[in-house]
Amino acid sequence: MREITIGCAQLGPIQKDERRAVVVDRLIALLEQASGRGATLVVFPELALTTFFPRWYMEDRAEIDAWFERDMPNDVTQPLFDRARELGVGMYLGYAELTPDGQHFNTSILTNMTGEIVLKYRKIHLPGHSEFDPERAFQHLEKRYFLPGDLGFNVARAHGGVMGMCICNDRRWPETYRVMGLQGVEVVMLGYNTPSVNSQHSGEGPEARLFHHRLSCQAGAYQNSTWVIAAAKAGVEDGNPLLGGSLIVDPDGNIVACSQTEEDELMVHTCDLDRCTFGTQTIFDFARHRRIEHYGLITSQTGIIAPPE
Ligand code: CDT
Repeated sequence: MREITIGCAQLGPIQKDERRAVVVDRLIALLEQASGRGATLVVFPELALTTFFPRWYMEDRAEIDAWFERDMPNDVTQPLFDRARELGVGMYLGYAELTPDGQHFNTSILTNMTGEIVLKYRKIHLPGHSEFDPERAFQHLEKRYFLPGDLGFNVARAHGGVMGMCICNDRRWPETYRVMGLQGVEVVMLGYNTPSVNSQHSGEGPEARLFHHRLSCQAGAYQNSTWVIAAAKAGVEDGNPLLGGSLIVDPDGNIVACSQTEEDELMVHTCDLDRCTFGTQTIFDFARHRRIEHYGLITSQTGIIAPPE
């Protein structure tokens, strides 16, 4: 058995005027709880330091850039990194990244137990739109504020296993998991901010949203024989409801832990990474069964081209 005890740290809402330092205190409290329960790795949500700001339409460059981090760690997040190192706990942390050459990404990092960053991911599937949409009940302006990630779906050997990351909407795309699956991923970590009602189709409510979230994470885990740890930012942020439903999924696709609230809440589970090998060596022995000669459309085409009527 290769066991790693992982904390899935859901955050309740972060209001627009909540200072990052206050949020960092909440993250440290969750980290300490996780350590107290034996975790050596904690997964925090997407954009874990601020409200989900892409719901707000902004034009002013300085106003936009104020939501981004120019360094990681920086003055505000250093106490979190220090505490993590003292406790010997690694973390997945999502934040908005502004690079020295002025590029904006929706980013996550993975640290090891001594607080060093061992992997960085920049969100690839950016949902939403880039201009103000008067038809929507809530704006979702990720395409306005972020560039598509340029680092690919890389994995790293850390925490005794093969670790991979993605962010929110990425979890709905099978390609996300498969590219990491082909690198032998054993733990896929992800954070999310999912509005609990669809702003365009009033028919889809929280139950459907929760179903699709679970379906995506469970299918990704099962089809690639990997653990999936998904941490929500949940609850009502300035009147905008976000889905909870944080969960830990085992490599058979079973949910082994899930959140009960829409507040700051921690789930802890001891994950045996050796459980990934049954799937990757039997049912999904990729090397023996995959037929890549038939998969070309996946990388040569984005949209649907149906046969002529
Ligand atoms: N943050 C994020 O990626 N949220 C999306 C909502 C898309 S609705 C425009 C998600 O897939 O959960």
